[in-house]
Amino acid sequence: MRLTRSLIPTIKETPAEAQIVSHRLMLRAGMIRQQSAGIYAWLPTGLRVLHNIANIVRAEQARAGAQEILMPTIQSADLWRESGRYDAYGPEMLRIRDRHDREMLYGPTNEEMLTAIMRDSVQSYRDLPQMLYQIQWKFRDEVRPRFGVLRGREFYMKDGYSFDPDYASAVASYRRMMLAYMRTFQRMGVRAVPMRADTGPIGGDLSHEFHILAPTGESGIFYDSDFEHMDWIHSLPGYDDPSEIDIFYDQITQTYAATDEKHDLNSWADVPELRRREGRGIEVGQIFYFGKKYTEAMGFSVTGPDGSKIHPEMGSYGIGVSRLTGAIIEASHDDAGIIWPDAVAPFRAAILNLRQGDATTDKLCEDLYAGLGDAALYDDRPARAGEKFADADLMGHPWQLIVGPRGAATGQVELKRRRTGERAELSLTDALAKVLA
Ligand code: 5CA
Repeated sequence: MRLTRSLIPTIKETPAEAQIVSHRLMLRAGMIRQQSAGIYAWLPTGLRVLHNIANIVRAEQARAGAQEILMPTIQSADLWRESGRYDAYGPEMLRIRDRHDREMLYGPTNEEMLTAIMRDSVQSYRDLPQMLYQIQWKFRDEVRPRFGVLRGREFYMKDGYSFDPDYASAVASYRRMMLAYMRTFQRMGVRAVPMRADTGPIGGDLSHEFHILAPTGESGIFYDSDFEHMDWIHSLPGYDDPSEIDIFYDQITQTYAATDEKHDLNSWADVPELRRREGRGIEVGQIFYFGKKYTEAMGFSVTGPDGSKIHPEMGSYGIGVSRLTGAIIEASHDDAGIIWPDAVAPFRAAILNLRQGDATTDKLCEDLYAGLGDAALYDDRPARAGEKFADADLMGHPWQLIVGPRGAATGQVELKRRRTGERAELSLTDALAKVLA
């Protein structure tokens, strides 16, 4: 993308309404614009990050055997009356009436809807297990929307649902998703710690939250310092061998991490004092096992192996896709701006033309741009070098390709790595190879 042809409205001043760094940087880098409290428009670079995150989620869900679907944002109140949650949900639910005065709502989550779809579609235990997910906008009328996309009212969520014929199979689905989540966050270039959690309004018996460690996190967390090293994360198992997944699950859930000091599996007091860490975290995902809660309430049953009717066992699995854009920034930035992990960056590289209009620098920049295509943002503004440096640091591209008239004369490009600040003088070919590696 050429910067002169793009809508990237960067801001120099610090926006007064933004209390935390990710919100400030997302506004300053021109990624989002607020439309109402907790409701944002996503501008080109913001949307690219949102899509990159969603696509990592998709790839790992597919590997774990989940199927993608898309359900509507608007749901009927009657559906939620079936589960009893219409009244229970409270003021967080945005309730709407259509022209026929029918009660509708903007979905905060989709357990009911998918249970109803499965009820209409699946008759036998032989058609189970099934794992389905969508990535869709949700609405929760939060009392205090704040911190930009971290706590919005409208937000983008991956919500997945598992349907199993029995308890053992449901537990296997839950463990598989635990693994998928660890692999997903790892691919995004962030460390998310799984914590034993309460189930809240979703209900159920077993739940884990996934937190990115960041001092600005909303939750206080207690964890074993083993999570800071976690060498085993580099050897996460695949999905083929259930016994390997069980070993992984036991290992990860036996290491202490929780949002309080009482964990029902093992106790904080049992963690050696030197390994106890207290900090803050941003919840970027939560998984739930809740058995027959919805299938019983909504009358979804299948024929079991002995011919009798059984209610399938369910779990649900959320990832805060829009929250992750902010959470990753909270975990990865410096005074100059965002430092995107390569996997989610809006562009792999920025090309900074320090002498726009000079035939030699223009030519070298155009050649770099031709080599990188959509992976690059070409800063072709007739602006000062200082402004280009500042904006590139602010936007956080993993690489900067800096082209000035002196280097251009000998075909040299300066390549800067945003994360480390390392710089090297390279030929066009070598610079492109490094950026694309
Ligand atoms: N039905 C379940 C699983 S699909 C569910 O809704 N779980 S949840 O309530 O924990 O939400 C899933 C994830 O969405 C959370 O972990 C969080 O990362 C994200 N999320 C929840 N509320 C908000 C919000 N107000 N703003 C941004 N992200 C949110």
